[in-house]
Amino acid sequence: MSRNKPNHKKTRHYNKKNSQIPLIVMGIVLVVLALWIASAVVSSAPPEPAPLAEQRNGVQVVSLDLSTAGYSPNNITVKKGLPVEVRTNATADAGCVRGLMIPDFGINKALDVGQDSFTFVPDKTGTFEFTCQMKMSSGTLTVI
Ligand SMILES: [Cu+2]
Repeated sequence: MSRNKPNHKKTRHYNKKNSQIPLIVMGIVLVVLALWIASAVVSSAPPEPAPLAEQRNGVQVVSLDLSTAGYSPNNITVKKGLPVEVRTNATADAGCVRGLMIPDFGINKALDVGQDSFTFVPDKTGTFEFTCQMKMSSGTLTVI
């Protein structure tokens, strides 16, 4: 009896080792998954600043489409100190995307369906968010 016990234990130990193989495989799968998620997070990092807005007679002109899909483009770069004319074109169903707030510049606009525009002078550099009033749609304004 006492001789069989160690053998029995040994067999169980061997079996336990075998049962760990699926765990190791699962561990590898989890590590691969984690790496994949990490790479997805890196690739969804904020986009590069957009090319500088076009200048016409000392005014930076930005065309902005407003629709159910949000703001297009949603990434704008302008120069500090020069007026920016934002020319909007809103679809009839754009809804709250016709609202545009840039809190850092005290801007809160309700834009008409079709064409509309407003002008402001960016007086500080940095990266700022513009959003609809409910913050469901947003974009990035970079001032350089
Ligand atoms: Cu909204």
